[in-house]
Amino acid sequence: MALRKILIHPDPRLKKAADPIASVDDDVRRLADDMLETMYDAPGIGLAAPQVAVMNRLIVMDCEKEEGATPNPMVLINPAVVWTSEERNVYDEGCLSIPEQYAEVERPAEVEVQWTGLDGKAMRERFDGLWATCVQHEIDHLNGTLFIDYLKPLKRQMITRKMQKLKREMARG
Ligand code: K1U
Ligand code: ZN
Repeated sequence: MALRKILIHPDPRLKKAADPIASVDDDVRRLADDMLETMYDAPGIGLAAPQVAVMNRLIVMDCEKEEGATPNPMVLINPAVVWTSEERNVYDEGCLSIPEQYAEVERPAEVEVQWTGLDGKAMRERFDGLWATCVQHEIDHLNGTLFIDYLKPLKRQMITRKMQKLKREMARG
């Protein structure tokens, strides 16, 4: 297992749609392992492959964030939302590609998602609470959408400028 570098916004790869995964092979299993390690190390509750510069449709999540909770890592290959609730939920979202910036985003409170598991089997599950917010945030990443795209243009611009400054400082070392 290895830590992968997380891309920071703005980066053109975070604005592009990712490609479906044709078959679950050793490369896909290694990517999933590396992404889980990278997510726990960050720390975060989710991560999408484009955030580590891999333009394939794979996400990982573990929303059991209470201290002492049993870990519940999930790997979703080619995930797709197949049902959304009428009820909506607002959550103060963050993003590992937009460090230390948070904003309220409204999304369906419950979603049903279909995906392929690491064993190649078709899966379907309903998510609620933080899991529902997280799976929608991660699937958005696969479509080149960031949580700041839901904000008013002025707020989005302010966050983007902060990230440009952060990247300049990081490049200077
Ligand atoms: O996709 C990502 O950038 C990861 C992101 C997922 C996410 C957070 C909040 C709402 C929706 C999706 C994060 O994990 S940001 C970090 C974070 O939320 C967190 C970190 C440590 C403990 C608990 C939460
Ligand atoms: Zn994110």
